[in-house]
Order: sequence, then structure tokens, then C-alpha cells
Amino acid sequence: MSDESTAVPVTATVPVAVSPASEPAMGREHELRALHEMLRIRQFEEKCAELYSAGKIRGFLHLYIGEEAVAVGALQALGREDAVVATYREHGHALARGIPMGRLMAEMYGKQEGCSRGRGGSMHVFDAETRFYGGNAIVGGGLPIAVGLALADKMQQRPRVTACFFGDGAVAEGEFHESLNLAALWKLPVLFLCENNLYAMGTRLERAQSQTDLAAKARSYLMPGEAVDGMDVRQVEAATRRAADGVRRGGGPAFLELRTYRFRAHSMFDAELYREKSEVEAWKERDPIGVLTRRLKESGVATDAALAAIAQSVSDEIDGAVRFAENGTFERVEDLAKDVYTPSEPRSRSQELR
Ligand SMILES: Cc1ncc(C[n+]2csc(CCOP(=O)(O)OP(=O)(O)O)c2C)c(N)n1
Repeated sequence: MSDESTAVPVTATVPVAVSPASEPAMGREHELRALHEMLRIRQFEEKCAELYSAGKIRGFLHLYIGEEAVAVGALQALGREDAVVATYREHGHALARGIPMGRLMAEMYGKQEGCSRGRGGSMHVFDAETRFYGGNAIVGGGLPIAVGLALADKMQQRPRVTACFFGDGAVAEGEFHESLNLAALWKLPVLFLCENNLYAMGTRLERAQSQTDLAAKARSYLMPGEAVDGMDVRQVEAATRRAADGVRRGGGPAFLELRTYRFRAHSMFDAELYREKSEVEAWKERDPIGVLTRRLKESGVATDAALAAIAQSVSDEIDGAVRFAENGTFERVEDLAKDVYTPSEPRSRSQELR
């Protein structure tokens, strides 16, 4: 069958909000913190794009710009004891989780001072201290890891949650179905957080999926599944809190489909021929940072002076992170195989006899 005959027309639709109108306000400090976190992510990544063009950051770079409300809202609802598993589009999650920006920027540079000692780079950010289990280049690769972490917690009777972020593209992978099935069957404490930004590289969701209601797929495995407006940080946080509470109480896994959109290309090597500029512009009207800023200003929660102070603090933090990364050190070439292969052991007597 030719691609032409199977093609679903790509329309410039903007899905409407899917969960109840809006959640109640969460308090001034809390909302300002959410805004601050989203701005940190946005500006960190804008700086990364600049540094990439300047050749300071190498390899692949996948930006999260536009999707910040998902990582910030979800991670505000989780505790330090919980674990986080993410994808290669994970700078936002790493920052929201509390990995210091300087250590993240050093990782982007491939410097030893990075949170993964410069071995991971943009796609493999890892930090044991904050229970941040990566960063994974394999689409769907984090799902079985999350299930394994949750299985360990269940076996050790530790009442904590493993949150697993993945894209809509992962839903097409066998690992998605294997992971949801086992998590539901064994009632594991995993919170599946699907970031549905409508595209897997250049493939729009309805070109790859017969069922585009992704929460319905989770419900078919007999776990609660809900679709949430992923452009509204307040709704993301409230939905995550509800779902995580159920998981923590031993109710087994839960699934949220967070409907969002990436404003930038898939990676730095993407001509974006698969979507109309007008579609991107329409989604930008719902920019999570713009939406929250407007709401805070209209309700009198944030003054221009408070917003300017946040902007200044983010800009200072980014300058400091770049300085830290610039002053960092590259690993010596002679050490590159260190920790990759185990040192050779003398052959045992039984091996010699074989
Ligand atoms: C198993 C596997 N297949 C294919 C790829 C190539 N690939 C990299 S990103 C990507 C799209 C994934 O899209 P999605 O899961 O929706 O995440 P998004 O990039 O939209 O955040 C693909 C197919 C891969 N990295 N791993």
C-alpha cells in the first residue's frame, strides 16, 4: 500500500482543553515558583540552542520549548523520595527535578563536572542524588526501566512512586504494551506520563495510531487513565497529584495523557516539513508561560516588579551555569574506556580446564 493511500490529512487543528476548565489557584508563592521553573527551562534551552550553533554543545539536541508545563506541573506534585524516568527531551525534567543548572550545562558541554560526568550529554542526563534515572535515546526505553524500579519498590515495600515520562511515539512500541500490562497485572507503583505533542519526529499521531485517545489504551489494561491539558501547569499538577496519591496508596499504576505541543523542531536537524507554520502559531497562543503570566497579572498575584525579579534571577542563573560549564574540564582521552569495560580478570581454574 502506498504512503499516499494511507495518509491522513494533516489539519491545523488545536485540540481544546480536555480536563475541567481550570483547577483552583494554588497560592501565590506556589504559582510564582511554577512560573519561575518554566522560565528557567525555557531560557536554559534557548541558551543551549545558541551554544549549539556556536559549536559549544555537540551531538543531538532536542528542545522541550512549549512543553514546560508538563515537567513542572508533574514534578511539583511528586516528592524527593519518588523516582523519575524521562526521554532524550529531558532537560526540563532534570531542572524541575532539582539538578543544579550548572551541572546540567556542564553535562551539555560534555565536561566532567556534569551530572553524568560528561558521559551522557543532552540525551542521557542521569543523577542518582535526585533519583533521576535518565535520559534515554531509545523511544520507549524508559518504560521497562520504570516498571523495574517500581517492582523493586513493591518487593521492598517502599511507599514511593516512579514517574515515567515518554512521548506519544512510544505508544507504538511493544515495550509500551508490555510495561503497562505487567505494571497493571502486578499492581506496581508507576505513574505513566505520556507527553502527547502530536508528533513523533515528522509522523503525526493519527498516521501511526488507530486509537488516538491514548488514555483509552491505558484503561484497556485496567488502570485509571485521564487526558489533561498539558499547556496549563495548574491542571497538570492537580491531575498528577490525584493520580500519584492513588499509586502511592497501593492502587497500582495510573496513566495521564498530557496534551501538549513542541514549538521548536524535533531536533536541531529538522526542516519541519510535516506541519504548517500556522499550526505552530496557533499553539503558541496557548504558551504555558504566557498563559500563567497573564493569569497571575490579571488576578493581581504578580506585579511587573515581581515578574522582572524572576526574569533577572533566571538570567543570572544561566550566566552562572555557562561560566561553570566553560570553566569545566574535558575527560582525558586515555580515560575514555574507563567504566565502559570491566578490567580483565585472570582466567579462573575452571575456565582453563574447559
Ligand atoms: C526504538 C527507537 N525507534 C526509533 C527511534 C528514532 N526516533 C528518535 S525520536 C523519535 C520520535 C519519538 O517521538 P515521541 O515519542 O512522540 O517523542 P517526542 O520526540 O515527540 O518528544 C524516533 C522515532 C529511536 N530513537 N528509538
